Amino acid sequence: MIQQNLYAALRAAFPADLDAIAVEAADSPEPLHYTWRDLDRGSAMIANLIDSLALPPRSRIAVHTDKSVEALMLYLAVLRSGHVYLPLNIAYQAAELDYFIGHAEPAMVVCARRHFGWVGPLAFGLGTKHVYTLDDDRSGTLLDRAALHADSQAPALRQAADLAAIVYTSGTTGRSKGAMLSHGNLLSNARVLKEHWGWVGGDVLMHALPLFHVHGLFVACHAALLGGSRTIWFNRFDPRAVVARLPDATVFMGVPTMYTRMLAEPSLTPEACGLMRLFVCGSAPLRPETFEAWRERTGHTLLERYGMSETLMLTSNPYRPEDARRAGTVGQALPGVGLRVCDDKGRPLPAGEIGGIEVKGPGVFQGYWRMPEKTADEFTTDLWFKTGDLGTLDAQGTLRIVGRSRDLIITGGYNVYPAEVEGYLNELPGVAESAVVGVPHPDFGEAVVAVLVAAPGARVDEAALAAGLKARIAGFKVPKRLLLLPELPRNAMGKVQKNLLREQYRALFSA
Ligand code: MLC
Ligand code: AMP
Repeated sequence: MIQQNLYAALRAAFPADLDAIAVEAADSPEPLHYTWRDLDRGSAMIANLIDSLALPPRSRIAVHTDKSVEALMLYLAVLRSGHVYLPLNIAYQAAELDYFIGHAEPAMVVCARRHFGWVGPLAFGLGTKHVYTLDDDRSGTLLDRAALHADSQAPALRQAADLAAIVYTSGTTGRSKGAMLSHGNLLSNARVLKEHWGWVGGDVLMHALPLFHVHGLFVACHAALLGGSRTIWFNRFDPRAVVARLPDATVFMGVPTMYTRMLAEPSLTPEACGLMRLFVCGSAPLRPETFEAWRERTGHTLLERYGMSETLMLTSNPYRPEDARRAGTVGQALPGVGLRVCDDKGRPLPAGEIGGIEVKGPGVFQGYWRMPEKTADEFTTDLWFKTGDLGTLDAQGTLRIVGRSRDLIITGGYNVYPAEVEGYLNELPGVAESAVVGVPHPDFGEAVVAVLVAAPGARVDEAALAAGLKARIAGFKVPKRLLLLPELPRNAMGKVQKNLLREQYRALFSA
């Protein structure tokens, strides 16, 4: 069997000088540098700890921790062990974790120490055998136990189709679905991006994205590791701190909200970007105003690309020449990616017409974890994946995304499924019914807004409702405004007309 373990491929790309700096922890209280050898040894020790637990094959290892370089080592360790990495947003609360852990049945869970009091019982109660803690100050039981293990480990033999990770992503109906990504999916996409974006050994990546989504975990980390490039690592995104370190970096990747916030920093100047060669933007629509403002302020043209948890990166604006990057488009299919726009009967449409975006390619996932029917629903009979995004292709194959066929809100790069929020809202005292929509927002691109009808005789208070929701779901899903109406607009069939609500509240957050 040929070794296809993703870690083995990444490790093979480490520079010859293993004592060179691989990662600089830029927002740590004291100067902290990790060499390539540290990444290899640290991940080997954690992998040996995992191996010592003799978990069943393909065990899921769920990780609900703050971002840290040790959390990156944990990801690498799971790849080495041949088990399946399951990242979870640290903002998720008990009801959300209950679903993910119940559905994925991880054999091991790693959580922040401050959450152990509730994550521990929840996970043990759902059958997880091992729960460790990991904090962003290099402490926790995971590292304590790993320290007892050897610092070398041979990565488990894996084939390209073997699972490496499950990334939960919002469902259109029902609960989140776990996109199963294989070692081959991840490695092929990493190789394409490294090539396409001209990655070289001397590059320095500025990493300020969260580690629990495709963008920060796979797109950014794999490119730097495969490029043998140094990373300036921020556990938290602080626009001022990131801009202050831009002069030392050559590549930055972010969601549009990060670019908008960096633009608000007076210290963002062409001089601060003196060494920069590439700013990548994705995960949410980029406003043309932001694209233009960035070019004016820095002299650099943002490179917008498009992808999904289920498919990894699909399209990219050109790396060269920079002036061929076009605002409002997400570029052309990456090498190996099949891309078409179809009508609702699945017939490919001519250039310029709007339809559903369908894709094929080596990054396309292996299906949804334990949801074969949902997997089947999302593929056409000739095995194209239906992204749920709407777009148009021009004659040159450049894709423009114009909307979504799914009822989904993308706020600051996080996906929010309205039906989930409505479900929690409708359970709160005094709420008769609700409708959740996304409206334009200057910072988050789109903001979650709830429109609700009070139960007869009930008095509802916006702040109390928001607090009630905050206690139950991740903060980014909590509506920025909760507005009361006597009734929801409905069509003749009785369906709530969300388009009217979106129109009515379009200017709610405008300056
Ligand atoms: C935080 N908050 C948000 C939010 N992020 N509200 C709406 N939308 C968001 N995205 C809220 C919190 O709940 C909190 O509310 C308050 O803002 C401050 O929280 P914070 O944690 O301090 O936020 P901050 O650090 O400012 O985070 C903003 C951000 C973050 C833009 C840095 O949202 C972020 O990292 N986004 C990137 C998401 C990402 O990686 N997406 C890639 C998905 S992969 P309160 O009320 O408690 O104060 C994908 C595929 C692809 O889509 O193509 O890449
Ligand atoms: P996720 O499910 O978190 O992986 O989010 C994937 C979704 O993010 C896609 O289906 C798109 O709707 C959206 N997306 C990703 N990149 C872009 C982009 N460059 N422009 C617009 N939307 C994007």
